[in-house]
Amino acid sequence: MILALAGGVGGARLARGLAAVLPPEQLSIVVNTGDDFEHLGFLICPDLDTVCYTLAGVNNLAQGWGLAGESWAFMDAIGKLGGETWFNLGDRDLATHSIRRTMLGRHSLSEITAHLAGKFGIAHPIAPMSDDPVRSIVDTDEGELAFQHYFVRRRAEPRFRSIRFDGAEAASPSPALIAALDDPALEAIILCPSNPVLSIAPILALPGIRARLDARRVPIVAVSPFIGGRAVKGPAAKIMEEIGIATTAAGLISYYGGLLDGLVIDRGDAGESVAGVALHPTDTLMRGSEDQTRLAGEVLAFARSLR
Ligand code: FO1
Repeated sequence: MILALAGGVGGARLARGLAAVLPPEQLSIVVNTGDDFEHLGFLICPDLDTVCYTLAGVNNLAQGWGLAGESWAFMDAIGKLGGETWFNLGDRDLATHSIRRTMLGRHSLSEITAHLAGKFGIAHPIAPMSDDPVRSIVDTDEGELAFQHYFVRRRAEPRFRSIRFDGAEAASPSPALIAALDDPALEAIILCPSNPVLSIAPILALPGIRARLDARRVPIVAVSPFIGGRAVKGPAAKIMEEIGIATTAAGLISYYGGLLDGLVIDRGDAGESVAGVALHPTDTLMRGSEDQTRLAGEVLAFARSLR
């Protein structure tokens, strides 16, 4: 059984590839919820929805997030009523937020996510990292900003100083995350090519997770989100530079602090070597489903080779 940790667009793409090469009972996808926030009366869970829409093949391919073929009547009406329009909720996406809102209180975020994924025809299990609220707060040269205010409203322009995961210390890992880490059939853990600081770090910050990862003694393999030192999408390279960590194999490995047994890097970045960590150079850019499936197959073979 493979545990994949994911967040954001890059993570969702590899998760889709892993779902193409593994049956549902052999894959557990656990998703970052540090990006979540209350907005326009809804609890927005961007990374859960991006993974769900991407696995269902209905995501907006150009943006990565949101649904394909969206209409924006709701946002137009919100604007006319003087509401906040900096975070765009499409009319179809709105149904997801509305269903989640109606189920919250009576159902856990894990249950809601399983329900929505089922309605999108997804057979593979998708779960939040926790059912308790964890909110990423970014400290910048403009002071502290809630995640989406930093990421979307300010387009990640402020200088990144540090991030904290509000609520993480009181949050319990989700049942699916605990079950995967306790599963005797666990073969490997894949850190998908998400932003290490924004999307993977919140999951590792949950109580006991790093200790559990160390105790399991199964290969932990990350896929670099960088190609030629630059992020495929989003501000990951800018953030790493602002916190003084190189967007190289060595930089990533040091950021994850001895956690990794293997790192998949882009073929163009081969030639690096880092003591104690196996490197697997390949084409890491996922242009479409074929690339997602190919890369997932390679990542799995590489992880299994480290057992
Ligand atoms: N990202 C943007 O840059 N602009 C948006 O207006 C926006 C709206 C949005 C709505 C729903 C959703 O699930 C994601 C959305 N995102 C938007 C992406 C969001 O900021 C995610 O946090 C990123 O994908 C990083 O994980």
